[in-house]
Amino acid sequence: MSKVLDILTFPDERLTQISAEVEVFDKPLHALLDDMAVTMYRSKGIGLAAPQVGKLVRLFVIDLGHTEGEEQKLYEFINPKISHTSGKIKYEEGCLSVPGYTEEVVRKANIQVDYQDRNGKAQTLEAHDLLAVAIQHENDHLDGILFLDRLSPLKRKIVKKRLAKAVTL
Ligand code: QAP
Ligand code: CO
Repeated sequence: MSKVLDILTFPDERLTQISAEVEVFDKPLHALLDDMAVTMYRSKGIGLAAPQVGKLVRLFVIDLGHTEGEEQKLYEFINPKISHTSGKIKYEEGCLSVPGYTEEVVRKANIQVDYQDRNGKAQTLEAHDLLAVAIQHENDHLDGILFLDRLSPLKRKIVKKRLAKAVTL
């Protein structure tokens, strides 16, 4: 049966690590994907990457269903590679690993992502707007990058200091 996993929060150092490619597409991989979807839905998130639950492998799940005007559809991306980007979009982002904080981030508005599905089959998806933002946000987690790292240097410094302090209060 699927289970809800614990979500790591900033400043956990596992969120800064580079994750490893998935090479085996077996039952344990499917169980992890299922557990991550359940964990994302439980916390009312719209995206969750494996390093956020302490698994340093290159995969994430997305379902925009909790966002106004977006359809419910579960996406699974394994070993994603973003290419052919264009345009810019500014979106107010949050993150399950940075609870209670949101800020505007500028990203590409249109992307192509090549990835593998849970059976290891190669897939390509063209994504726009919120889905493109979500894929870029989750893909960053696989390289140890948080949306806080996409803020201006001054804002990033102030916010990281405040968030790290709030943990130790
Ligand atoms: C990443 O973010 C994302 O602070 C997913 O108290 C962000 O699911 C993709 C959440 C923006 C696209 C656009 C955050 C829930 C969830 C919180 C999330 C909170 C409760 C964030
Ligand atoms: Co996140």
